[in-house]
Amino acid sequence: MTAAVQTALRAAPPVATEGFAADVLAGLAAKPKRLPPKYFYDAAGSTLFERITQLPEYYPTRCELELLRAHAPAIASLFPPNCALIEFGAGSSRKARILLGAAATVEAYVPVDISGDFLQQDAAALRRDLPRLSVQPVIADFTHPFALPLALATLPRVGFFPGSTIGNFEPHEAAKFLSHAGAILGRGAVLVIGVDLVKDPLILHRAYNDAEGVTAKFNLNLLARINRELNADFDLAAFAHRAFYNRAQNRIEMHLASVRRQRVRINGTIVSFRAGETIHTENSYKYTLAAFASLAQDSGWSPLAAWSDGQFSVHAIRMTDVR
Ligand code: AVI
Repeated sequence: MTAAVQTALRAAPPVATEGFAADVLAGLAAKPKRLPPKYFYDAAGSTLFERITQLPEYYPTRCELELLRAHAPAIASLFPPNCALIEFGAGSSRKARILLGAAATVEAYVPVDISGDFLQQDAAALRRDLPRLSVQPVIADFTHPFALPLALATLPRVGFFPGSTIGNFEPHEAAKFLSHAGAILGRGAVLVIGVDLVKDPLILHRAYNDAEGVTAKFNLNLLARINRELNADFDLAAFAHRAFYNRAQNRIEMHLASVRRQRVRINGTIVSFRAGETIHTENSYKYTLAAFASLAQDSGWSPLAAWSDGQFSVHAIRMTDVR
């Protein structure tokens, strides 16, 4: 790693984990109670999410991988030569590897993720497998401004945001993220983004209520994490996973429902629950192709192309109006 890159990494803002206690107490004091979905992904939650992606009912990962494999040459043809590929929230480089395989002239790959250990392990494997590629991980919360390695200053940039993580943002947050990504990538940059589609509510319902109960464990792990990290005494057996499709809002909602009246202590603060009261833990918005194109346009991006199998979509958009 060059000195310039080290300096850029040190200058990156601190990883936003210190707000966990404050966010949990504020969310549980709100009416209705809620918790931010970004806290699902501790080590246990990330392992559970990995299992979700392999479930027969959870179609998005399989569909996106197939779309990327089928259309990698067309996607890669939109990349400028000698560009840097910047992946927002890169848990593993599995999907980026498909693009990197089709775009031989990508000069640098910059996975940006909050989880440093995972990022470094994955970067080492990628360097072994693709020795021509400069792999420069950045440890940062990609929803906030972060510094890119200075060594990339002169390279054209392509962004990559797979997985329909954009669906976990409220529409106004999704617009804000797209503007923020545009400011980081710069005018003329291409962003390749995975977006889950509006579809038969039964398919959606099954994807978030799998027979094996892995999604339920993933949801409940949020309470287990609060117990582990915030000295709390949630009884996990006294909360139930609820996921349903909200047709009016085009979103799957995930909640944890208190099965009885109860009180929970968190860092010394008592939180009371009525029987049946829920904590809203996640929204997963689904878009039509046109609705996503219009969200992108409202955030300064021009649609270039979209690939879809009817279930999931991958869009390529170009930054035309940096804000
Ligand atoms: C990460 N994100 C796109 C997943 C989704 O489908 O909204 C998170 C998830 N929640 C339950 N299952 C998967």
